Amino acid sequence: MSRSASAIAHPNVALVKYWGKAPVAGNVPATPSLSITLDAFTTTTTVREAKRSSVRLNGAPPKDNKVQRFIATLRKAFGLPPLGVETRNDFPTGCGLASSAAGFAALVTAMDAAFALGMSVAERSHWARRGSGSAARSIVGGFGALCEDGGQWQAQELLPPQAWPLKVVVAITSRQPKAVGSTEGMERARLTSPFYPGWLASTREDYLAAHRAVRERDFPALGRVAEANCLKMHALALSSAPGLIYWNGATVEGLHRIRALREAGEQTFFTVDAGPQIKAVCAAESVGVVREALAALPGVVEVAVSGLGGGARCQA
Ligand code: 2P0
Repeated sequence: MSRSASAIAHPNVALVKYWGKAPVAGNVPATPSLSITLDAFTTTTTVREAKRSSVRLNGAPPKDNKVQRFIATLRKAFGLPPLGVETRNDFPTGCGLASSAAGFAALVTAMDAAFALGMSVAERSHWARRGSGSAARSIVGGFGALCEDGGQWQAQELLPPQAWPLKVVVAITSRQPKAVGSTEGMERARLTSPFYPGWLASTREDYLAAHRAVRERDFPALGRVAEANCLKMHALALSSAPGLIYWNGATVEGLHRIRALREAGEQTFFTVDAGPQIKAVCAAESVGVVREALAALPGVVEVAVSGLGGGARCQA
């Protein structure tokens, strides 16, 4: 009987960003990062033993061969047969909503199940990271930390989603795929940004501060470090050569709006990844006001509200 399994995973949003790799193979981050997993967006991946290997992303072959290369690495490591892989995202792909994080997390989880590889959570996170650094964090739910542990970089769940049920308002300002992907963007930063050494040193401090804020459920402290770290990551992108501008006008308006809402007493802070989408992290009581304010901004084409999600898991 041919072996198969399906798994789902959610994208994650980094509050302390991964932007830079150690100069070795395998997506080894240069700094630790910390994220939350979003339950409103889901990737579903099915893996089947097949005569010939094939990959379909949202019904079509993927634009690059990153997934095929990753599957070849796993097949070699575990002695697996050719695979047919079908993956679908119920959210826009490749525009700063962490589709690759959810994608590699679901793929590893489905492969582990289909071929009874017996991987632990840490091992799945290790392998997902080899596919895409941020995917390591989508293996776990709630608040995830990607840090070095005994020489290995893999994610740990700091808090499960229900332990601190924050919400995230995601304001989509463009559905265009980004022109320069994260892998190239972060390598450009490492090689050319004069700010890179400062980023490395200060992000470690940001990670420790965010870790503490999560442990203590300290919303203002988490917001301070997350906004500062986000702006630093974008300063790094802007100061690379040639400079990378991931934001559009609506993104900038959104950041001002979120700060104004906070001044007016709402519990919210922003973050933005390698794309123009705005993510406003909120306490539950502020979600309605923040959602309405972002939906009313010119240039915002869609607004979604998410809770925190669980880690990558098999589907019956
Ligand atoms: C993050 N991003 O921490 C940061 C913030 C985007 C902005 O990790 O080269 O797709 O495959 O390891 O994981 C996006 O980078 O890059 C990312 P690779 P990945 O979420």
